Amino acid sequence: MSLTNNPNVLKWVDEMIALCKPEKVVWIDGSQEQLSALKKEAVETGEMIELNQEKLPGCLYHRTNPNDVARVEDRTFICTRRKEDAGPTNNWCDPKDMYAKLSKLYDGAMKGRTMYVIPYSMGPIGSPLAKVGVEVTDSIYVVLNMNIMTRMGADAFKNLGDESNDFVRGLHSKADVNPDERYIVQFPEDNTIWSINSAYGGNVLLGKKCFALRIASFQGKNEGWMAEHMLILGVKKPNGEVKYITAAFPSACGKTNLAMLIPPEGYKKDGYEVFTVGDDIAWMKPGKDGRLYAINPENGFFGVAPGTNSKSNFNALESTRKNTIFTNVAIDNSDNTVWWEGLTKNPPVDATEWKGAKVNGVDFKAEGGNLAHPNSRFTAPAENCPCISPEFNNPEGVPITAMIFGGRRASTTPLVYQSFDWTHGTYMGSAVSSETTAAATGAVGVLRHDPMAMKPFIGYNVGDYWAHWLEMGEKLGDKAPKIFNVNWFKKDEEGHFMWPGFGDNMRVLDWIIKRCEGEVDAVETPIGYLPKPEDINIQGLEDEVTPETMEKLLCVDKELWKKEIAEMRRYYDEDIAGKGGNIPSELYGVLDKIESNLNK
Ligand code: OXD
Ligand code: MN
Repeated sequence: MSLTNNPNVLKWVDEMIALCKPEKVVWIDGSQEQLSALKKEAVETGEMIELNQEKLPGCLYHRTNPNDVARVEDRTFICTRRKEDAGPTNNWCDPKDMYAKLSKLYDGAMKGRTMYVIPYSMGPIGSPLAKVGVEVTDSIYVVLNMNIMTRMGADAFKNLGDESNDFVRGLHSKADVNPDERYIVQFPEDNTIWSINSAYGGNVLLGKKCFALRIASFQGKNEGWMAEHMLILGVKKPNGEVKYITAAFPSACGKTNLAMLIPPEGYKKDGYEVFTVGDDIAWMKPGKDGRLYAINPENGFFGVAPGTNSKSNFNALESTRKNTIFTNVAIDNSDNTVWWEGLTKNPPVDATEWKGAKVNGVDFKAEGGNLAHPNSRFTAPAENCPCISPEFNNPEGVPITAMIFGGRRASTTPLVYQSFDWTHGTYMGSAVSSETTAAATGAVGVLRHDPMAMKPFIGYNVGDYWAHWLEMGEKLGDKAPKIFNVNWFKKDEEGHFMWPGFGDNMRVLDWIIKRCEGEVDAVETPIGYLPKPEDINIQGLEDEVTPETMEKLLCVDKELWKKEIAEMRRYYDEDIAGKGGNIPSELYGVLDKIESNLNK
């Protein structure tokens, strides 16, 4: 039985049924009975494995096809009628051609299977910033994950109402999980997403990257708001006031860790606390008072498991203790729990590695194997997180004081600096880049541009996206958040990280907040405002961060910066403007200004 009378939804679902030809259609109401029945079915068919229910209550395990373990950027498309509207950072195909090609693949793809129709809200139901989506899928794994990652069920339809056509249509079929016919396609002009031949999270939980970033960034441009690849955190000060900060980093730069940071002892003693509002995506819109307000459109964390432990991220680990789905991690057969690289020092002896082979974990590791896939994940409810913000469900969102960009840079970029203004901050975002690590690619220090950490997620032309940032800054005027850049990864001459990171990043957040409140001065440099060394509180860290280290962390090396600016000019000219991106002249203006500052 359908859960809505909305004719737009019913018509679209009928079309999808006619195309995919499922044996059965089940509308997901979000009730506990229905979810329990689906879990039971998934366990019985082997699609999911039940873990130790005493140690990990409500937790399930899932293994994807080894050919299907990550997002597939080369098979991800933005299909707009005009190629130039997709721009230089996206794969493009004419929507008519793509619909025709994919319709052949979807034709009868659900024969003998059940189609689940999932209504969901991105953002708290009833929030003026929230949006509704409907995903149809042939995967119970998708239903159970969407239940964690979104507000899923009949209430989402209530929010849509009986007439609105403003919902995102998501079609997913795992089909044959054939990597050669795998497509993740956004049609932003139709509010539509088609995903086929994958069953891996980022490709199939259509509310996340496909909707909340690619489609939503396009909607935000047209409707006057922003969808960003940003965490949202709140810092509670000893006087009880909470300041909210968003931050965008490319992957493997510690977004989830910063979102769930535990302040150093001294700060805790003084009464500081950090709250998590979101770890991956922020939707932001000017509020009635003219400030920028943010919600986290998600309802859970789809986090990378390896490296997560009680030291690196206690709060993330705690979030996974119940009602969590683990994907492609290893199983510790001694007690039917989970394990991944970095969880504990010693791997389980009696283990099942992520592809499903029973192994001696110690020998397997000694031979260089990975028990968990490096991109193995946990899908954990946000409500499990010990430091979840009391404002997490606030429909109005939280007012943003500062925005941070960052990347992994061994040299050049100082620990922290502030932009001269919003336009320069937009430039900083456009200049986000990260160095690859030896572990990931074999080549150390290769710079990869990832503007606003959004390169794979901007649903339209990157030049227009930068122009939209500038427009938002104009609209916000002097109420706009201040923009900063951080780099936790600067190395000394011996190749050692100079900044301890993790909880100690609180010390940098402290400076950022003080700057926003006008409580500390800064040093004006050619590239922006830098802290005076004495204004970064290093109490308790004196042995690790000596005055010489702090000087290096905060140094602006003019020669390196000239190279940086030359590379940015090349990037703008060749990779963006040269390939159809309309770069706003204001951003070239910033390049010129910094260049002339450096030459003074
Ligand atoms: C990502 C993610 O790939 O959040 O950015 O999964
Ligand atoms: Mn992400």
